[in-house]
Amino acid sequence: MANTGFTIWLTGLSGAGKSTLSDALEKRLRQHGRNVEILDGDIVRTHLSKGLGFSREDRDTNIKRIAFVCGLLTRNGVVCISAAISPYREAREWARQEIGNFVEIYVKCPIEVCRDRDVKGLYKLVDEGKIKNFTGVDDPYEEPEHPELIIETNTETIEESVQRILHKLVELEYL
Ligand code: GGZ
Repeated sequence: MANTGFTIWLTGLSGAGKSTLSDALEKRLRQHGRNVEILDGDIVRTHLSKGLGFSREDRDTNIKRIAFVCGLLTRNGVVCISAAISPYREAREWARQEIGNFVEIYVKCPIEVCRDRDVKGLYKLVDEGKIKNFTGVDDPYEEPEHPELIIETNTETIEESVQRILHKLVELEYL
């Protein structure tokens, strides 16, 4: 099934490694001759979802917008990578139905490790009480029950993770 569009939906906590993984994956998929678009939650929120906050309603709106764009691109043969926390199962299921060719990958990492990494200094701000409703701290993260794949970023290298994802895509006949 060469050049079938599909969406790789990465879900996981802030700092779990979704953005790093999506960049590495993009490079490898381009080497396979595929057109790739990444929809990173952080970046989407400066454009398509500008002005949205972190209430459940706003997060759901954000996910629906990302899923809508992924659906359009997927139908046109593009490989889409969504890298948003997407903490609610219901919204992820909505995205799965909307998009169709959907590969859900749980980018799993203990919150203590995300907190230690604290790439953007956000967990420190949470501790100082400057950010509220932070996913995994005082806001929910609903773990996927049946993801196509689980990537444990605290125990495997990026290269190993990318290899496992590519292997899964071959198994699912997307590559
Ligand atoms: C979670 C937050 C919050 C709160 C700001 N909760 O790791 P980051 O910094 O770069 O990515 C996170 C991003 C979350 O946006 P998403 O669009 O991925 O979220 S969702 O899917 O739930 O709509 C984080 C930063 O924004 N951030 N405040 N309260 N993450």
